[in-house]
Amino acid sequence: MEYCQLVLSMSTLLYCEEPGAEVCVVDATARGLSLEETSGFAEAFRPDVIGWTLATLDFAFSLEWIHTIRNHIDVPVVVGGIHLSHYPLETLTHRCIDWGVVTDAEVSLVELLSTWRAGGDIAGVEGIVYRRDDKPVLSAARAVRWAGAKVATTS
Ligand code: B12
Repeated sequence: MEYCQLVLSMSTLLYCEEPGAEVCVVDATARGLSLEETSGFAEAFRPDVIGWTLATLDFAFSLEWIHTIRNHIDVPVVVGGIHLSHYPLETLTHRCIDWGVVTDAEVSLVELLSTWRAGGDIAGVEGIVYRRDDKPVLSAARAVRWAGAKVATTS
């Protein structure tokens, strides 16, 4: 019996479809893809940006994969997930990563990509980590809304 479980974290990227982006989600683990096969997949799709979910337990593995995929297709890499949310500044010390979205990404990611595409200053996008003068910096924290209730994120 075959089954594929959609990684919920990556479903965040589907929010980008609303403003017109084409999104391709590759769950390499579920599909049993090797690093070479995944790199080939990325090359064929020719994305403008690559997204990655980071967990702490396999962070070193993720770095190796991001690094190798960027050798095939050098486009900005944006990351999110539990590891980035806990260690945003440390994560951005790795040069193969350009931007991170801290905690919930549904709004921040869309704003980040729209601002970048329009040639604007991403420093004004709340809830992200990026590099300024070669140093990782956090933007202002974003207030998160859950089912009508407002919860403020800590900065
Ligand atoms: C559901 C869940 C599972 C499910 C599904 C996992 C999956 N791969 O989808 C199952 C039961 C399979 C599972 C298994 C495991 N899990 Co689990 N799991 C969770 C849980 C409860 C919720 C995660 C989730 O889907 N949240 C909903 C999504 C929508 O939210 P999110 O992940 O935070 O993503 C948001 C942001 O982080 C951001 N974001 C995320 N990714 C990206 C990517 C980009 C590009 C951008 C811009 C933004 C972004 O946007 C999202 C939406 O706003 C968390 C605990 C928690 N409360 O977070 C533990 C947790 C993630 N699991 C954990 C662990 C350890 C595991 C296992 C290793 C357990 C084991 N020993 O086997 C395995 C690993 C399986 C795997 N290969 O992924 C740890 C990770 C610890 C760490 N720091 O690395 C956590 C944090 C629990 C804990 N406190 O210990 N898990």
